[in-house]
Amino acid sequence: MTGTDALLVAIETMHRIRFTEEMIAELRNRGEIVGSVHLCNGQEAIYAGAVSALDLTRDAVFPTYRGHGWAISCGVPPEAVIAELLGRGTGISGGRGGSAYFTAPEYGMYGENSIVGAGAPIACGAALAGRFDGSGRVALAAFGEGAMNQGAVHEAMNFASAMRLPVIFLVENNTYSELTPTAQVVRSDQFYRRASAYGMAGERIDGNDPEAVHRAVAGAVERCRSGAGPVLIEAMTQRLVGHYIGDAQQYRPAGEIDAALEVEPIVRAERVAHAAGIDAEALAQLRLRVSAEVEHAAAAALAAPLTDPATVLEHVYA
Ligand SMILES: Cc1ncc(C[n+]2csc(CCOP(=O)(O)OP(=O)(O)O)c2C)c(N)n1
Repeated sequence: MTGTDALLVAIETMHRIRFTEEMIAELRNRGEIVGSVHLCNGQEAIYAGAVSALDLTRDAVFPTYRGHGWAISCGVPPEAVIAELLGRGTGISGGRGGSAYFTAPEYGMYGENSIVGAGAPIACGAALAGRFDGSGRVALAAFGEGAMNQGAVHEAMNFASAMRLPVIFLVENNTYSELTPTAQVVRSDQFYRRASAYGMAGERIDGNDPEAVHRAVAGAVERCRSGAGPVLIEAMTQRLVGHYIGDAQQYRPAGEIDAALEVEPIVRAERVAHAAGIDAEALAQLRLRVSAEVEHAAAAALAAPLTDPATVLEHVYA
């Protein structure tokens, strides 16, 4: 799929993620969901663009705790994500993983991880396994730019490069590590430049443009499958909400979020679609259809029974 068709699919996916995140925020604020929740509003183009370049029958995605958007892009139904956060038995991991630890390998989404940077070495393992099982699997590890200072990420990049593993390291650079502007804690905030030190290909792209993300990831997949080794992609973006629900964001300069709203991925993509001849009414209909879908998903998730406490020891290995 190319051109306008691909853009409309991306817009639909991004709406599905955004409406789901907004619903989750509402449910968290009402007390229906408990615990820490990290939303990805504003970063949706990365997930929609990247997943459209993967072959999920064999490729594997390793997101972080900010992983709802990755799951939905991989095809996990919003109802299964919302039910998971509500602790329902119908959740994608039976209500056991919650916001930050659910997994959906049947969709190519191999589990969120709350340990910053921990997905990178795990992705190397999945890529190495793919070399032996003959699948030709590409593993995509996604993490924030703050994770670029984690030892595990350095080890993973060195290992992947030395072994020429088919790993895509995708940095979601939203310019903040938790509540700290990342530029304050590094000498250079051009993270893609670190690729050359590992002997990897590296580039920085507009992470608010799903087509740019698709192009970069498609190129990386081709390079990985050819045996040329890993790729580092730094996708520039902004999160439009707090690091966690309840974050007052006093560390953000006045006007920053308003400026980000002008170029955020959905607004941006709708502008491009409109310029390409899609009329405003068609875009509004698409938005309404996905909004209604997420409303229904939330109602169904709320109506489902809580996970049976008698099953608490299932899937526990020690
Ligand atoms: C190993 C580890 N250290 C510290 C933390 C606490 N922590 C949670 S999120 C976060 C910031 C991560 O920033 P970044 O990688 O840029 O990702 P973002 O949250 O912006 O998506 C930190 C330090 C953690 N979860 N794991």
